Parts: sequence; C-alpha cells; structure tokens
Amino acid sequence: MQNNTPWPAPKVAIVGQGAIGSLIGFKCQKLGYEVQHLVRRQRQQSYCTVTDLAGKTHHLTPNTGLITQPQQFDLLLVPVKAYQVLPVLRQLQSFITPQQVIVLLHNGMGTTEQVKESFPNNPLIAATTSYGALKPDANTLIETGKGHTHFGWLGQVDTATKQAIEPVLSALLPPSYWHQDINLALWKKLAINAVINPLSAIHNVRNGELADHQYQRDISTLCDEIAKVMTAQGYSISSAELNKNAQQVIAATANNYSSMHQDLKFNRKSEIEFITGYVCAKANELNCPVPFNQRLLEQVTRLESVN
Ligand code: KPL
Repeated sequence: MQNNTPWPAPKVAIVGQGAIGSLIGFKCQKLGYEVQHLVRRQRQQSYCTVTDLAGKTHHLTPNTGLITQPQQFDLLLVPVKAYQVLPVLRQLQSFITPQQVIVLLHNGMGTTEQVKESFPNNPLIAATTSYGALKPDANTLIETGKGHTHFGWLGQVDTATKQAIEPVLSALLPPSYWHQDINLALWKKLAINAVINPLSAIHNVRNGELADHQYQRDISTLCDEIAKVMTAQGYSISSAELNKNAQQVIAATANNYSSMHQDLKFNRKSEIEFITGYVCAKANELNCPVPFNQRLLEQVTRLESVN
C-alpha cells in the first residue's frame, strides 16, 4: 500500500466502525494514510474481510484505539448517526485542538450548527456520499455501490489547510465535489432521505417497493412540501427534480432496506428528528406548512416509542 499524495498525509481518525466508517478506513489503508478507528471497546479480534465492488476479497486488520485514548490525529472523520455526533465530539473534546479538521458525514441535517457552536475554532467540513456499504457482522464489510461524494467547508479556512486536506478527502470516495455552499447538496440528500426513509419504515418495505403506483401520491406530496421549504430558504428547486432524484435512489437501492427501516426493526433510535424533523423545524421557522412531513414525523416517532 502506498501513499499517493505528494506530501506527508495528515493522520486520520475515524469515529466508530460503522459501514461507511469502515469503508473509509479501508480506502485510507489502500491509499497509505495513517488511520485509526476510535472505538468504545477494544475487541479481541479486529480483523476485517472486505469484498470490494469487483468482488475481490481483502483481509485487513484495522488499527483501532479507544475513543478515551486516541493517538494523535490531524483529521477527524465523524461518520456516525446524526444524534451521536455531539455526544462523541464531547467525549473527544479534551483531545481536540483548534488545528484539527472535523468532517461530519451522516444522514439528516441540524448538527453543523451545534458543532460550530461547541468547536468554534476548528475548521469544519460537512459531507454527503452516495457510496453504499454493508456490514453484516463486525468482521465483514461489503462495498455495495459506487457513488459520489460532496464536501464543503463551513466557514472561512486558510489556504494551507485547504491544500493539505482537500486532496486527502477527495481521494477517498471519488468522484468528489467541493462546494462553496454545501447546504444545497445536503438539502438534496435530505429530500431523498425524507422520502425513502419514513415511507419504507412505516410501510415495512424495501426501497424498491416505493416505485409501486400506490406510493406515488405520497412521494409527490413530500417532494412538493420539501421543494417549497428549499425555495423559501433560497434554494430554487422544483418538486419534479426532487422526485426524480428520489426515484433514481429507489431504483439504485431497490433491494436494500433503508437505515430507518432497519433502526425501527431492531429497536434502535432512528434519525427521524434530523431528517423529517429538520424539514418540519425549518418549515416552521419559514412559515411554510408541511402537513404530510409533520404526519410522517409523528408516525415514525410513535413507532419508535412503542418499540
Ligand atoms: O441513505 C439511505 C438510508 O437508507 O439511510 C438511502 C439513500 C435511503 C438508501 O437506503
């Protein structure tokens, strides 16, 4: 494994070993980056078998370290559930210095404001990716889909930091796009999740079943409401474009169960508050009614509480 970057690559720390975090860890190793996964508990056997998109199997031993005792790092990737972002960063607070760059990568929106407030001196990046990965058990990772990745700095950052960090991140899950305003990309992904996740969870179906005629009215209503909120926010977008994006993801992930479906099935907390909840909160601020999103928010919240 070689370092393909023209300068000493920054030391990378990845919070957790979820599917996307593990995929990024695997890519870091392939690129020759120095990388550690920060975990709550050290397991005895931390080997991992990775099946890549070409079906090739790789065996690796991820470098793990306790989140309470991280090794030195320059770049902190936080690919965890939206509601875990602030708690894990607070846990790491005493190890975080103002030079370290923090990258947030999760479904939903609303965490960046909180992180900016708690870490006002750190360069922050928000990211979203459509790469797919599955982790059927702790030692197995399957790369299920090549996607694309969008990044954006949240606030002003000096050129040296940009030059050191952007190529490192761009190489991980290519093609990568850097945005002046990442919020439009985040809203577009939010719209996809606000359509697929609650509907698949409530109706207990795989993503692909949402292509069925019976769901099209609900999908159109959700897209109409979200397009109105986005437009009121200054992101001029049509309901038809959001609908087209959602239908593409429904087709591309037809056999998958959405993360929210799985969260409810396995009695885990879902990200509804950061997906549909964020749409409703912004709609409320902007005086822009979203009754169907509101109904789905209540339905999923109720399903979560009976679990
Ligand atoms: O991000 C997803 C999720 O399940 O959370 C989608 C894009 C809907 C794929 O399942």
